[in-house]
Amino acid sequence: MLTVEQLEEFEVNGFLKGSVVLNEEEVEKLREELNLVMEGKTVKQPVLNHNKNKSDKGLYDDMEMSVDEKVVQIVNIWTASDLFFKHASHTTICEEIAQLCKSDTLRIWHDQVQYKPPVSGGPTGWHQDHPLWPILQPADLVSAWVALDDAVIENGCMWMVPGSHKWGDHQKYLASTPDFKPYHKKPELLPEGAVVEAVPFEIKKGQVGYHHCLTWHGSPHNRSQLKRRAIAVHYMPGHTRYEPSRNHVMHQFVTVEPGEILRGDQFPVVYAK
Ligand SMILES: O=C(O)CCC(=O)C(=O)O
Repeated sequence: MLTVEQLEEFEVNGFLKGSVVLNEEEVEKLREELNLVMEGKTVKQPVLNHNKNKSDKGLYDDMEMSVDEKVVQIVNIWTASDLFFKHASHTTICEEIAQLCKSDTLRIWHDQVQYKPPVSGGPTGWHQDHPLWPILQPADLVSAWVALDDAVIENGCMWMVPGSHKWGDHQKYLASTPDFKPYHKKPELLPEGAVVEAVPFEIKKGQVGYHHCLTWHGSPHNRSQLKRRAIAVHYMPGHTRYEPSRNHVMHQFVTVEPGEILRGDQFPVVYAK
């Protein structure tokens, strides 16, 4: 359970480092399972298994991106792997997400692995999650990002902009300097006093980091000799509704009507108090 101080820290910053939730053996098992999924060796398949860098080319027009660089993105590894489903249902993570979301029910919206291989690992541009999820309302989801390798500056850990979860949707104005500093293309649209300054979010192997779905974040290249593997699970509080405005890869699995709670087999409940 998170303390009052931790909940306050999340409220102020929009992100928080949690505890180490997986031991060495648990991390190793997930890594082995990840290898099987990446190589397409499981019976069931995830929703996506691709080089995100290639698919995103053109999305971040200000970023230096090359197709020789790679970010392996797997979406909904939980559908391909029981072990990853068990991970998404992790008791400590779910209890803490429920505290952060102030909800007594949690569903999986979707998960995603991002693997930046040594040397050729590409960047993940500055973004806010909720504007990239244009079928969900309201914007109060929280994600749990668990490192399967120590995520440090050298291998492309995430960076966060403290307080940015309170500034609203600025996705289309987010941009990156060549050295991966975030900036706003129209800073006059930011609330008074907003300071756009990113801090590294280094997470130890097996540790969990939480972030709000409006927090500005991104992760630069991995030019080190180290791998950078991680599993993020994006959780919906019990009240998240299906409100489509644009398309999304998970749209195909929605079976409810606009305005209804987004529930169904592909959005399983993993926590209910
Ligand atoms: O793993 C990364 O570097 C980025 C992940 C991310 O953007 C997220 O979990 O919302």
